Amino acid sequence: MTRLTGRSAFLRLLIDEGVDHLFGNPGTTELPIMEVIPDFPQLKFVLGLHESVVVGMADGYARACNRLVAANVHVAPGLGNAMGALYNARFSGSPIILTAGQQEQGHGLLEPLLYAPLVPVAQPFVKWAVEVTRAEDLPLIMHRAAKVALTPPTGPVCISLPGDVLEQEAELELGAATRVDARMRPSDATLAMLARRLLAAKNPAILAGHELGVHDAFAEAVELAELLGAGVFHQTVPYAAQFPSEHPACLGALTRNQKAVRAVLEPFDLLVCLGADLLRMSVYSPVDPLPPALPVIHVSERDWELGKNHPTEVALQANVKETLAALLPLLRAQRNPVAAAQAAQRLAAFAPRNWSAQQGRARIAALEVAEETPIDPRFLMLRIAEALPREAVVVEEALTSSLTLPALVPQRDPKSYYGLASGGLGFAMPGAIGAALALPGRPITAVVGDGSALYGIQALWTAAHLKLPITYVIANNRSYRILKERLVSMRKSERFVGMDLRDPEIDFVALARSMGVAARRIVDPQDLAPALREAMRQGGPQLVEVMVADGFGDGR
Ligand SMILES: Cc1ncc(C[n+]2csc(CCOP(=O)(O)OP(=O)(O)O)c2C)c(N)n1
Ligand SMILES: [Mg+2]
Repeated sequence: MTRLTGRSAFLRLLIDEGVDHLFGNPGTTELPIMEVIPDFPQLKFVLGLHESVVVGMADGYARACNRLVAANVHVAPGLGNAMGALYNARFSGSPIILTAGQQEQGHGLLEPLLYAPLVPVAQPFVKWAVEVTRAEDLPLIMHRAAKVALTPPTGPVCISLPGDVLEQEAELELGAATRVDARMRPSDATLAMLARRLLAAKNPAILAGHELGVHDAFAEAVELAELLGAGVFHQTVPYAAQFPSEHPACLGALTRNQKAVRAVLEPFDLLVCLGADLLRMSVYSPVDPLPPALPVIHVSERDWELGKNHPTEVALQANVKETLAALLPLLRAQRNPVAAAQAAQRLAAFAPRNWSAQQGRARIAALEVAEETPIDPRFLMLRIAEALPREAVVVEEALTSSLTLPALVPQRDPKSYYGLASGGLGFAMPGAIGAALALPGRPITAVVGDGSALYGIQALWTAAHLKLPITYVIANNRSYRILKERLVSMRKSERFVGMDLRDPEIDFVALARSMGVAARRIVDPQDLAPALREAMRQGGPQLVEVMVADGFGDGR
């Protein structure tokens, strides 16, 4: 037993659970915690200037190193500000312990400023939400919170910390962390059945998902594709790297257009979905993206995803890496020479249309518009692709401007790419900071739309404060171009209300400099290559604002 205050016990327990970063934005109710942070040098406090930035940084950190992380916000308004980022974190399954200070128990009843119950606010977006009512319960609650956040399907949890609990002294048994080993693989009988089923397919396709990146299973997925002669698609919403783009079997990204996806999948006779979301889409279409006759095999640790929207012939709640490691020897042993020859033939036939071929075409298309001013976003993406160092990590949220980025920048390793998971804007600006802290030694390039950047622009200050090696490239088209495009295509209207960021135009260079980030604006396409190379060469944070075409004749 140790006699401790609630506030010290809270930080001790975070450290005992392996947390080394606490992202936060404090208020009066968090002062007890802030006061004792210096007693725990193992825990690095990272200040974010808005709660969406705080949780966005924690999300980026958790995604880039698959580790438990903590974030702390201030009472109900702070939690409210964080909800969009929490929604993102839930989508990407980030194991975050999100805490919020709360008014003292009893004092809350008087309805002071800043009081509202926190648990019901957080609940829809977390795996578990709880308020601590006694300091004695902190060990149990903290250990349970960590276990829940880290056990697949991983995700955020939320703990409300009333002031009186933080002040209370108690005799505490701190206990120890529990880690659930959830690296499950199917039974031998199921694996044998799976091997037979896969080898019976004449033309299989693989849908590669982010769980392959999270569990470092690229090598296993590559061997599966080679043994089966299967074409591999990246999942429709890319959260993270999914499969090495330059492998000859990689056929690139599936789009989020239901009709187009269905047409692409139609020729295949089996879809093997590896740790992916099965064809998650964005906007409504009456067309089902999955061809009705296409059987599905789905391996995922997220049981909710299995058979969620489509009947699935074989649905396996399992770890993709362990499953593939157990399956591959069976396939190697059982594949006969005829099947091997057919697989090799199919692989060779992908050459004219695989990712590398698509990259070649995307390059040519980008070079055709190289001279245009305002700069064509396709040319910007090409110049970014050329400037990126090999070990670079791309964090992306640039909507229409980055449409061609996945075709130009290869996914090479499981940590090379992080994208917007949920559609809720505001991930990339702070997410890049989390990635930089999680992956020391790897330069980060964040490619962000002008509109998107403004959902987390305060992140620039934290990047400058911590001198992080991040290059922010802002594709400034002075608009919400995607909304304009959708108004035209879906509603046949060109009456653009609330979609222009003009009058006045936003000066991202001045914004960046005001927060301590070196910045320059690029207008001439010829200046792109040297400016991007120079920015990426610098050690500290840099911002390059690129004036790109708005897609509507600029200025209309
Ligand atoms: C939190 C949040 N608010 C609003 C939206 C709606 N929305 C989707 S895309 C978009 C515009 C993005 O603008 P920008 O980053 O400049 O990209 P562009 O469309 O110009 O390529 C908006 C406002 C959203 N997805 N998430
Ligand atoms: Mg824009």
